[in-house]
Amino acid sequence: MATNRTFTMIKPDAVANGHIGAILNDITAGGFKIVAMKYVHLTDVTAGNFYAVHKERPFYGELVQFMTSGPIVAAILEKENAVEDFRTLIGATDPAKADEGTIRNKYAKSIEANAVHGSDSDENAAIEGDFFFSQFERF
Ligand code: YYY
Ligand code: MG
Repeated sequence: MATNRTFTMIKPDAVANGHIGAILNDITAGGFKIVAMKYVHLTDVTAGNFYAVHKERPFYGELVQFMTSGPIVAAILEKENAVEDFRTLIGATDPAKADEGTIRNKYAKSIEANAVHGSDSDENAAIEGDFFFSQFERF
């Protein structure tokens, strides 16, 4: 059974390029309700822990460096079938392969600076939401 929540980050490139408002608009227009949100600057430790699953991959060091290069917006989103529908809304990891009209197609510049994160499973959505938000910061 699909849970109804996913986790997202608006990444440093999209924040720096002034796309927070447009991306939040796309998210809410896509039927997602924002149930928690914060504006934070990740450190080597927090970004490294968040992406620990990719530790052995060749892009890990650069990914952590990129994710600490400026502030991000983190949010928990609610919608029926949230994880899968949000992956559809953001498009493929590589913006060159992302469908027309998706968030990565519109706002991302490269596979690394790809504008947004979206959880890949219900289990990871819960883990990632818990990583960023305490029980007092969401409803
Ligand atoms: O879930 P998603 O973000 O679409 O891709 P992942 O395969 O989980 O990779 C996480 C993150 O790592 C991706 O958003 C950009 C970066 N990355 C990269 O810089 N180079 C790659 N070849 C693959 C991923
Ligand atoms: Mg992923």
